[in-house]
Amino acid sequence: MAEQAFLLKGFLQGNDAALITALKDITTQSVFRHMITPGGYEMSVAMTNCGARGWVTDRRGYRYDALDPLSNASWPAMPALFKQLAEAAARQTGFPHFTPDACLINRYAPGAKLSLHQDRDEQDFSQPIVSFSLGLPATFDFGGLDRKSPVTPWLLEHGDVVVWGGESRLFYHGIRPLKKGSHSLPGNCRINLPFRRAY
Ligand code: MD3
Ligand code: FE
Repeated sequence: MAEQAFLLKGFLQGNDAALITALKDITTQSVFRHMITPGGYEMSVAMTNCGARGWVTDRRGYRYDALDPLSNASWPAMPALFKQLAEAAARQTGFPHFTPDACLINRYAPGAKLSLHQDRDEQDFSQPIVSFSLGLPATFDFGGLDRKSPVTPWLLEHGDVVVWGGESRLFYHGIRPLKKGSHSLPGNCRINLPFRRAY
């Protein structure tokens, strides 16, 4: 996709049902919620987390927290299968030392979108981000280091994995409003799991 950004088409095939089963368990403990941006807007994407750290946003800002603010308990553990697949994808694309401590879980219903942004709440930008896509397809806009850089659209489909390392780690990106469709596995939505090293 760019220097050190790799799209692994269908990488999750064969593990998709097990991933979704594990997600059901996680999301009964830490439920999906629409978080509030520091500017006071409710996000259209519903989110939760698993792993030692979870990404949260509220009026106070964006950060990683060890506790789910809804339950004041730790986020559910990251399932071994999630970690194994994320590390395997990183290894295959040249990041043998990647060990994620955070897995955000994004759920897009039809119409949900994620505006153009950078991921910069992590400590070490030399660590890549690995992201899994499940369910309905989405159009992903991939820009550059500048907010005004031109974007290239990519289709992300059920079973795809993307690894973002090197310079692409800080590229602007976003998801266009999800189109309606039907998908049996997670239901009629899209699930995205970005794995990160927060600390
Ligand atoms: C591209 N999620 O959670 S894939 C996010 O599909 C996020 O839900 C999108 O952007 C989604 O922050 C896009 C994840 C992703 C993560 C980091 C990136 C894409 C990236 C860093 C640089 C470029
Ligand atoms: Fe992002």
